[in-house]
Amino acid sequence: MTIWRSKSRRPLAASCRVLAIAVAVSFASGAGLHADPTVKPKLGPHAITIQQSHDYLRKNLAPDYWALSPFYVPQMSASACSLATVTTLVNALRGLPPLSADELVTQAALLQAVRNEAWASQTAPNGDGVTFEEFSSYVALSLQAYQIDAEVEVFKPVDSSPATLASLRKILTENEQSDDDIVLIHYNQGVITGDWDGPHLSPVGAYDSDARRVLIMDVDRQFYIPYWTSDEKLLEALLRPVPADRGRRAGETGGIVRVTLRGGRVNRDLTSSIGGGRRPQ
Ligand SMILES: [Ca+2]
Repeated sequence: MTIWRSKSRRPLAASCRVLAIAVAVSFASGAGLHADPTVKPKLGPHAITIQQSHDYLRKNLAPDYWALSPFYVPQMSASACSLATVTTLVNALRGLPPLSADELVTQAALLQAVRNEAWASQTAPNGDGVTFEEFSSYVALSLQAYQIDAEVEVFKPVDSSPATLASLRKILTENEQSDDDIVLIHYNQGVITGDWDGPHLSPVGAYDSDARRVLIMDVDRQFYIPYWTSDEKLLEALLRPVPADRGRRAGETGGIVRVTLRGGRVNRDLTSSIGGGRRPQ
């Protein structure tokens, strides 16, 4: 008898993901281990890690990447991708506070500042996650809680037409010019990673318009590091409806929330030397 342990994931009613440990027992004799159909490569053919591909970040300013990456946090529960995404956003827009006693924003501190019971419940362990509309409202509430003067815009694609893809590329290209704006995506993670088929949220770290690739700072850091995917695949991931077994979010499609500072950065002096500012023309 051979016993082996494998890691697998199963969806938890519309939350970002959950880890389950599966123990399988084989009674096969003489044949050794059978291939486990749940075993997949870390990333499928539609994603490549930041470690495998970083030329773009070496040769371009990539201001959003440098604004986000110092503050890039892992979601604190399986359903807290929205919370981790907004926490990273708020820190990135604020920059490093000037005084030694100043704290960075944590996911717990953000929940406390926003004081929204629904969001706290939705992002708690075994929470059911947030809808795209709720996410947009929580972004606005979070900015308000930290007195960040910014505009929140929403892009919700309805098809994969050339015109829609062109609109997505325009948003990503404009966003890449400055760290005064940050793009957040509500997408199906599995379309890109080849694994868990469900709704997820993360910030966009960079856009290589020549290669037409998007760097996703996946906050699901229990399983992933940042990865690139094509803008066409991202559009597919934005458009994939939430599977039918995911409760109140079933059937929902994703989109983009773009947050743009109105008055510039408060702590610009502490962030400008690490790549903030506009890309050379
Ligand atoms: Ca930007």
